[in-house]
Amino acid sequence: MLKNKNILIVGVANKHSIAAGIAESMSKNGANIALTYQNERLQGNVEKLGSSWGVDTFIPCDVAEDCQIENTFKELSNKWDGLDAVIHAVGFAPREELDGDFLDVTSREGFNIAHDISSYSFIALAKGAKEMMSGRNGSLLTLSYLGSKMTLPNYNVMGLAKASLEASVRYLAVSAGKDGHRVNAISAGPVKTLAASGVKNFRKMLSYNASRAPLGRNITTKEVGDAATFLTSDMASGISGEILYVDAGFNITAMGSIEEAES
Ligand code: NAD
Ligand code: 0WE
Repeated sequence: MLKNKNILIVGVANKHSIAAGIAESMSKNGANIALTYQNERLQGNVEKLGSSWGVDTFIPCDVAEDCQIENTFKELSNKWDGLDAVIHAVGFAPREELDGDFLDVTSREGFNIAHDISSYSFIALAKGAKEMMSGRNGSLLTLSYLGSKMTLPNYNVMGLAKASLEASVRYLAVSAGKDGHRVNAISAGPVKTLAASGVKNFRKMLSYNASRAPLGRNITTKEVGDAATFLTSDMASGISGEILYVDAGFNITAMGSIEEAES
């Protein structure tokens, strides 16, 4: 589905990463892939993983730094004559923001960091990619979560950042649409990744989600990867500005089993 497409994937940390599921699906579908890593601590891991999918281009990129984003596309343009897609699978808020009552724990500093890393960085990558994507009917894809529209305990300022990210999918879709590019998001159900580790009661959240979801289970990073492959492929040429749920149907339910309630 992605034969001869040049795709940049931002957000692989380890084999559990959603971006790893995406990279694996995309490489199986014939894409040429370049990976970035956030810092030297992750470099070895990402290079080893990437090699197992046949990736040979690895670029450092902390999305908090404009110069590193600029450098990423400079490096890419030395390697490829154009770019067909960018996958953004990055989200971060300071840990203290994600544990406790929203009003008590939310700070100006935490708000700014969450929005910068989790939302603005998608726009920054879109800016950086513009020149290399020109004339290629490209695709930009990001990862969101239901906490953008509904509340759940402790997601807090990340919910605001994801709401901002989803709004930017729509504004970017209009902007990049002028050049023939599509912009979409996948809203994934919860997965046990590095970003989820250390989140209080995450295991309980996983079992709550599985029991309430129409499919009666959680989703895998492979399923997110395959949906990402579809959205990035020419099969999805009519889809832009969309938030596609890959969550075993959880978001369409308002109640799970009535048996759980007291009579
Ligand atoms: P992960 O920890 O594997 O990936 C998060 C990535 O963000 C890591 O690779 C990390 O290096 C990168 N990152 C953080 N700050 C960065 C920075 N300043 N510069 C560059 N990279 C940075 O976790 P994940 O769950 O795979 O997260 C990927 C995306 O999926 C995130 O946007 C997350 O919000 C979203 N998401 C996750 C879940 C879930 O339950 N795990 C559900 C829905 C959406
Ligand atoms: O988007 C996410 C991950 C968000 C995240 C997680 C962390 C933990 C470690 C962003 N920043 C950090 N910063 C850290 O220091 N998800 C959708 C997974 C997730 O995270 C939660 C969730 C779910 C689901 C946090 C609280 C409540 C639920």
